[in-house]
Amino acid sequence: MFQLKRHPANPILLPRPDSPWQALNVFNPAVVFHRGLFHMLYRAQGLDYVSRIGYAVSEDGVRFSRLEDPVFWPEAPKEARGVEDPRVVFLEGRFYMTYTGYSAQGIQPFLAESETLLRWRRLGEALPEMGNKNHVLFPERFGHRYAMLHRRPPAIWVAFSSDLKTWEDDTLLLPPRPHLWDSVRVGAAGPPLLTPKGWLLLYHGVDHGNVYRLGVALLDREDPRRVLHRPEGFILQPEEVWEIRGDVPNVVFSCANVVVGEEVYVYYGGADRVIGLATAPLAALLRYAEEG
Ligand code: BMA
Repeated sequence: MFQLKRHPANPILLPRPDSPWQALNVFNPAVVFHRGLFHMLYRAQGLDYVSRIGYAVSEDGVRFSRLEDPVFWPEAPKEARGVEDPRVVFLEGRFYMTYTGYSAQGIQPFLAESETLLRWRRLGEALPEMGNKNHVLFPERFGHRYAMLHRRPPAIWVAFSSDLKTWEDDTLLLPPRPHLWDSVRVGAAGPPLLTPKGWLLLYHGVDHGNVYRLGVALLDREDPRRVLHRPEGFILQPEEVWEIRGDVPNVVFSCANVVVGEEVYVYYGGADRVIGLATAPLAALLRYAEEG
């Protein structure tokens, strides 16, 4: 058993009733630590329920200052109802954001790039599949190929590409596990973390009561299609009032796990309404991922 530790300042970001586009919900943020600052790209909804993405910055990872206007919003037809659940990696000098586009046709995984985190260029669909989401790039290439985790319901898959357009060697990685907390669906959390023991992957799992929890797995460093270990337990579950009650009940859902110093900062949406932070010493979390 290993549990993330909630930060005492939680929840660290709340909706702002005076700002229409983020008046109702702020949740499921991407966070990158770059040049000494925590940069957050967060999903926000107003009364129209359209998801836009806002930017906030912090020195300590806890107190964030927001820009007044969103930095990314629906433009393409397949995003008409929202751009959701961003995940950001820094790879070979630029930022890549994987996000879900939501429209009348359903949801689809998309990709954008940026040098600044503020102006984003659309690179189009990450995969041609409707209904796929929770996609995130590895922050490094394997040989000459990029790798991307994605969720083909109900499991996490991993695919490879030399141009971020066509994908190959698409492989089932983590399926749901009957009778456990992740028995119905699973999806990646933030970008996998490279450690001396392999890739540390945080992911969410859903059970038959529609409760979202977070767990961890360890993947082979050279070949991330190989799962080295997957502990049985979860590392965070809804327990606080703001994780249990919100827009969607009983949800902790993460798109960001950032290592700063010896600590992993896990940012997550609480009940699709607010943003929380929970941390763990990297060494202890890695030990659990290896042996738990
Ligand atoms: C998932 C995602 C998340 C959300 C979660 C709980 O399908 O769309 O954005 O937090 O559901 O509602």
